[in-house]
Amino acid sequence: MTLSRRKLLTGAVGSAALATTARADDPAITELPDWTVYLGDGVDAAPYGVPSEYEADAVRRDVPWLTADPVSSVNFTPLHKLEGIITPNGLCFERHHGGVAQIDPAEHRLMINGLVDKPLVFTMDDIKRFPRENKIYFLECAANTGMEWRGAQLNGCQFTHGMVHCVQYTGVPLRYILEEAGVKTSAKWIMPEGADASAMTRSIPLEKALDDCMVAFAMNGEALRPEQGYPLRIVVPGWEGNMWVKWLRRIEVGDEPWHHREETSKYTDLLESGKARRFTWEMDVKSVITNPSPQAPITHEKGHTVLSGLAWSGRGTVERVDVSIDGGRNWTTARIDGPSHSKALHRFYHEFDWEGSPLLLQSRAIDSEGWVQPTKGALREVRGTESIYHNNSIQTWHVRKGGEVENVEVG
Ligand SMILES: Nc1nc2c(c(=O)[nH]1)N[C@H]1C(S)=C(S)[C@@H](COP(=O)(O)O)O[C@H]1N2
Ligand SMILES: [Mo]
Repeated sequence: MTLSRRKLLTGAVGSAALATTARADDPAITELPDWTVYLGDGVDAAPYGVPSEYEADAVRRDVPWLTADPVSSVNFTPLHKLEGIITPNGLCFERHHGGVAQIDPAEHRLMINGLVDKPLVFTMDDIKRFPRENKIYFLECAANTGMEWRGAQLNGCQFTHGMVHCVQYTGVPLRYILEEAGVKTSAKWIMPEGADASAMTRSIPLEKALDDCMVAFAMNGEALRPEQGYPLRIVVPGWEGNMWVKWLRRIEVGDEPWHHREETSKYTDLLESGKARRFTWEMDVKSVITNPSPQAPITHEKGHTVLSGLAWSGRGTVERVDVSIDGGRNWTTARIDGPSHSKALHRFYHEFDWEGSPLLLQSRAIDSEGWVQPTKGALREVRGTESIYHNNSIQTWHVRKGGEVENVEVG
């Protein structure tokens, strides 16, 4: 190399010369590999394509001690294996309370009842005759990062932050369906209900239902996956995942909330005072560094390093992400790349020259409403440590000399 590393870094960041480790006598270039010498598989090898066998590590994973039974459990999105903002359908985390319902769409119905002029029942074909729209949204379980309230616990952003996914939904604005039934003037709430064995229900204010809720039948261009609610789910943009009822079979319209299990004994936030916050629907501004992270250590020696992560807010777009490599003493503005959609994941990058010494990596997101992601200490001061839900605090990863990464807390 004739140019100094410093010069290269201040010039075209990302230039291939920066990272090259191959030598001229490398057999990977001097010898022809089998895949060049022999013909490959024909076009029908996989009617539904699957990833390369070398990507077998990019899978959903669960935390065995977290839940007693797989039918009422959760697995996590491998965030450290993803690029951009869209989660592939097969990698979207799953959370279900009564197993995955396997529904024949020909036998599925959506009923609208309660405070409406005419109760209606739709087939899936009926639903597909309404005008439809395509929207990219994240879905985050309110319990995401819930195991970290009292201290750093799980080693991997998949486990600390993997109860989030972001896909493009195709569906019908819910207001079209409600208008068809004719909502009575006394109506103030709706209650979607699932057709699975848990028959999940949640109360949602009518205002939200008429604003940006959808009933979706497709994600990322194909039918919903069974585990994401095939053939129909409600989309509640920016609000906690529990409200996004899957296998949607009924929407009741009412004049007050129903106070069912998922909004009383669950999905409430117990404060130090003994009181609990209720109806905490919006998902607060949040971010996490996905690379490097415990499952994705730095594998090269010192030098040019790409830091990457995800940021999101249930209140709008992400305006800015700051990153720190020294535990929050100094901050630099990261580069957001790719589309910036309201209530969707945002991808950020920070390229830096690693000296090979230990680092404390942090990211801090700021949303379009001016909300700033808090430190763990600041969040605990307001909410205590009895909560499970709505932990949007700043995550710290400790990078060791050798490049391994672990989950830690700084004071
Ligand atoms: N019918 C039904 N809907 C449901 C659930 C369920 O168990 N049954 N789980 C909820 C919870 S708690 C979350 S976080 C999201 C998870 O959506 P996903 O499995 O597509 O990630 O679905 C919600 N909708
Ligand atoms: Mo959830």
